[in-house]
Amino acid sequence: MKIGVVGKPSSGKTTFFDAATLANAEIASYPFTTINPNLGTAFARYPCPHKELGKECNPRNASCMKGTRFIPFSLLDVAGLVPGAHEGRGLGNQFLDDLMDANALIHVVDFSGLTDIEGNPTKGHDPLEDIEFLEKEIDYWLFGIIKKNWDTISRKARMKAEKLEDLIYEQLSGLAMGREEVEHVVRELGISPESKEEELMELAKRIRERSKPILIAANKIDLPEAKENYENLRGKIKDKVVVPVSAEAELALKRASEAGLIEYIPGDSEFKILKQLSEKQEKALNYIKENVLDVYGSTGVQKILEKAVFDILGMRVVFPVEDENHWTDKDGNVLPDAYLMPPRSTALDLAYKIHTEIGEKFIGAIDARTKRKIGKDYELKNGDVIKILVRK
Ligand SMILES: Nc1nc2c(ncn2[C@@H]2O[C@H](COP(=O)(O)OP(=O)(O)OP(=O)(O)O)[C@@H](O)[C@H]2O)c(=O)[nH]1
Ligand SMILES: [Mg+2]
Repeated sequence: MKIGVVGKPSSGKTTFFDAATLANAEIASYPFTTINPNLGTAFARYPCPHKELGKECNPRNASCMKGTRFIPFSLLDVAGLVPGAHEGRGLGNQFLDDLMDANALIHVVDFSGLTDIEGNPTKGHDPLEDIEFLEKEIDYWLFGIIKKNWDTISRKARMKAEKLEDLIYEQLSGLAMGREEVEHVVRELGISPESKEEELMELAKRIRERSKPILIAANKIDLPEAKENYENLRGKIKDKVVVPVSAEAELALKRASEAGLIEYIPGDSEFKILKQLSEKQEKALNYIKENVLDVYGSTGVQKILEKAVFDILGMRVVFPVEDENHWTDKDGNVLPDAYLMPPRSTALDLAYKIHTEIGEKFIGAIDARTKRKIGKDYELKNGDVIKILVRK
């Protein structure tokens, strides 16, 4: 599973990315700081079942902090997008091709209004403008992909050599959207080999809506200008998923925690000071507490990631084990792995996720909580602890 971070230049995409992944990608106050995409690992929080077991866990693919398990997934940070990117303005929109297989997008919007639509310093810019143009640029990007070989596609479909739906699906291969869904949209809109550009644009829009849900990070909420805009605009963006975010605050808290200055679990509403701080450090942390944590309950970074993972994409957290009694792997590691599985995934899907060979040799599974045997079609639930049975 992959989530993409998008937005205009200088909106704070890389700050968000670094805060979510603890990478060290370059952050700067001028536009187009990021040119090449940054791919990293972000995490969704979930209560670790080790508490039920009454034993500590030995996580292999993530960490566990005080009973909260951090489950990994991919996060991609790309270059800034400007209006007219589809006509080659800014860095164009070709770099969005890296987001083809992203399951959702987090649109980082500078809510302070202190940067214009191209990321240059200004005052009083309306963040609503950013929200609107970005959707359009994404639509143009998908439209460009559909249109690229349209002549060949429509000719083949006219000759009835291949079905139009299949040809369009192939053109969009790599998109996080199933063949049936693409076919459904093509038919629903009555797309034919004779379809004109406007109809293909409508198709691109519909495909974006279905395959790339966009969540809005109302970023730089630590600044008074952003707070004001957020309060004023809330009513106008009720139909969208919007989370107030301070990427910079999250990054500062994580760095302070890495340096051993504070105890802070990503996503929490508070932190604990562990060491004597300098006056500057104390002031900075106090500012974050008073202007972000105490007002919004968190920095919003984990909140928006988890909204995407659980609420929008409906992912399930599953813990595969080899010993259903001790919840361990064969080396005795307690609950070593945790995976995010898409909705309606089955026990057989989990087997394939662990390893192709495990999938091929699958003969059944055991629910480690109830010790009941389950079949290949069993639908995985959030928090399941599962042992897969394989043919010898
Ligand atoms: N006050 C405040 N500033 C922020 C926040 N997030 C980012 N910034 C600042 O905004 C500027 C741009 O941040 P970047 O993360 O480099 O922005 P970007 O969207 O990756 O920019 P490009 O790579 O140029 O597209 C930097 O000066 C950051 O310190 C935030 O939450 N609050
Ligand atoms: Mg950047």
